[in-house]
Amino acid sequence: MKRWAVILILTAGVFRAALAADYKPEFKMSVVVNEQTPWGRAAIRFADAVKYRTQGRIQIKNYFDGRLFAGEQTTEFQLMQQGVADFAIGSTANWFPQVKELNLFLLPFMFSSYTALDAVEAGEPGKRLFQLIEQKGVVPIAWGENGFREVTNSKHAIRRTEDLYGLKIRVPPIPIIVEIFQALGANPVSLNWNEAQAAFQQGAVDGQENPVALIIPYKLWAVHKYVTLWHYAIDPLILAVSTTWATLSPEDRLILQKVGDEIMAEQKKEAREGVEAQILADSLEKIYEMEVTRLSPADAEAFRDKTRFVYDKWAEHIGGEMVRSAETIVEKTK
Ligand code: X2X
Repeated sequence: MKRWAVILILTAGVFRAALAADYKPEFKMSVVVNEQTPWGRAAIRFADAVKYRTQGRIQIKNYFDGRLFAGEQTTEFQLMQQGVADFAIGSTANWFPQVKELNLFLLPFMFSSYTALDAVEAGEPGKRLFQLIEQKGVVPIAWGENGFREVTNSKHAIRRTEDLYGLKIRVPPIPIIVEIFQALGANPVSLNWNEAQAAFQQGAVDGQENPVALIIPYKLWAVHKYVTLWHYAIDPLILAVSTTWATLSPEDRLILQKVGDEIMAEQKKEAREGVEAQILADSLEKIYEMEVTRLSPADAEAFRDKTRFVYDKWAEHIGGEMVRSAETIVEKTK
């Protein structure tokens, strides 16, 4: 072997070892929910797999239940921009203050199926959203799933729009969600997820809106007898890396990307499968004794009509081009 080649290999080795040695002993991962959800379980799998594949160079500690941001779930993205959180598996809904275009997924009754959602994520709108996130200093790795947001409550079945009148519904501190519930005549109460648990237990609110993947592990069936599977909004997750990305070696970045892709694909499946196959909906009824309501096409149309002005207002705020592009993709998958 030529001498320069030997020198090159040696210096590359030293360079890599030095980089690895420079890494901090603990990387922090932010997660809003607990480890009993498909969302939380993915964070555990990711940390374990990354540690194994980087031979211990990257050790991630998971901070569940919003512990990294002291309960303020809509500051999670900012924590990544500041490098306080190195990683997050975050709800796109919670990242709206920094990336307003992520409100796309909360446009009321826009997404009819997971097939439509996947097509939007893989298409132009999804790519654009990843670019926008990257422009804000955060590196998105892969899409995941919290799920279609359904509504539960302790008072009565919600079938028609008037059934929501006056009900106190806990919602996350996210303006478009507040406006949707106001448009439907409900009384939305904004609470962070960690505060919401006590409000459910004490009956301080009548209901809430979250996917089945959270309704079951958070035992909302114990406090709310009624659930309506109305799919009013969708809540994709994103696995992302903070400004920390720039400090990692190309080799380790590749490992994060590969492991992240695999684990989030698995996470999506786990969050969706039971719902798509009706297994979870059945268990809401058979095991947890909830009364499950599905909307007839006419009733669904009434909910859509009543929230149309909220849709139009936020579509403008998000940007017409992105919304139209997503609408076209959704239409094609029908
Ligand atoms: O707060 C919620 O409802 C949750 C857990 O779904 C989000 O983080 C948006």
